[in-house]
Amino acid sequence: MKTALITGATSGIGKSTAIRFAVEGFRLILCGRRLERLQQLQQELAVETEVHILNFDVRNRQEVFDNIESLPEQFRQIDILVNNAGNAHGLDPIQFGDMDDWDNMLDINVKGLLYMSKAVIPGMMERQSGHIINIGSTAGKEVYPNGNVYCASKHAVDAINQGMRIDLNGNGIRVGAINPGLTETEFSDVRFKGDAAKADKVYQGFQALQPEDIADIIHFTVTRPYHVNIADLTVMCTAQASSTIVDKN
Ligand code: NDP
Ligand code: 8X3
Repeated sequence: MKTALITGATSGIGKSTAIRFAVEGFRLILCGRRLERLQQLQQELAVETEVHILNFDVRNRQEVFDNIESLPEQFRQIDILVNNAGNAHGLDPIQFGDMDDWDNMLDINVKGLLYMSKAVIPGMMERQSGHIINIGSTAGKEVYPNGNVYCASKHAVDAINQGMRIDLNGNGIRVGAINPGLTETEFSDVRFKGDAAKADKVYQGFQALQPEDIADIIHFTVTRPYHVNIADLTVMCTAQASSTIVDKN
C-alpha cells in the first residue's frame, strides 16, 4: 500500500485528490490549517483507508518539520508528496497591490512548497524512491492582467519543479507538475476575500474544470509504470484557450 501526503486537503483539488486516493487504496496523510475539516474528512475516508491528519501552516518552517517528524511509524514512508496547498490573494494592478497579499502568495505557494519538499525528500533519498507532484497553474506558464505576484509564485513553482527534477535525477524519485487552468474550488473565494458574488462570476457562462478532474489526472500520473514520469502537464477546460481567452456564453 502506497502512502501519499497531500497538502491543502481541506478543500478543492487537495480534498478531491484525497477522496480519489482513498477509494484507490492509498494510505493518506492529509494536511491543512482547518482542523475540523481535516477531522471530518478523516472520519469520512476511514471506511476506505488509513488516514492520518496533520494540522499546520505550510508557511511555518518549524511546524512543517515538527509535523513530518511526528508521523507514526506506519505513515513515515511517504511514497507520494502532492504539493498542492496554495491560493491567490487579491487581483490588483501591481501599483495598487497589497503587500500582505504578496507575502502570503510567496510564503505559501513558493516557500511552503519548498519547506514541505525539504522535509519529505530525505526519506525518499534514503529509499531511492518517491514521487513528487507539484501543483502549478496556467498562471505559471503565462502572466495575465493583475495576476502579477500570483503568476510569479506559479512561475516559481514551474522553475522549482524543473530544478527538483534535475537535482534529484539518479535517485529514483519522480518529479512532475500538474498545471490546471480555471478550476471551480474555493480558490476565487480566497482570492476575493470571501466576496461570493465576485468569486462565483469567475466560473459563470462556461463549464470550468472541477477539482475531481484534476484529482483524476493526479491519480493517473502517480499510477504510471515506474519508468514513466509525467514531467509537466497543463490542463484547461475546453472553453479556455489561455488565461484571458475563455469562451463564455
Ligand atoms: P482551495 O482554496 O479550494 O484550496 C486551497 C487549499 O490550500 C486548502 O486546503 C487550504 O487549506 C490550503 N492552504 C492554503 N493556505 C495554506 C497554508 N498557509 N498552510 C497550509 N495549507 C494551506 O483552492 P484550490 O483547490 O483551487 O487550490 C489548490 C492548488 O491548486 C493551489 O496551489 C492553487 O494555486 C492551484 N490551482 C488552482 C486553480 C483553480 O483555478 N482553482 C488553477 C490552477 C492551480 P487550509 O485553509 O485549511 O489551510
Ligand atoms: C488558478 C488559475 O487563471 O485563476 O491558478 O490563475 S487562474
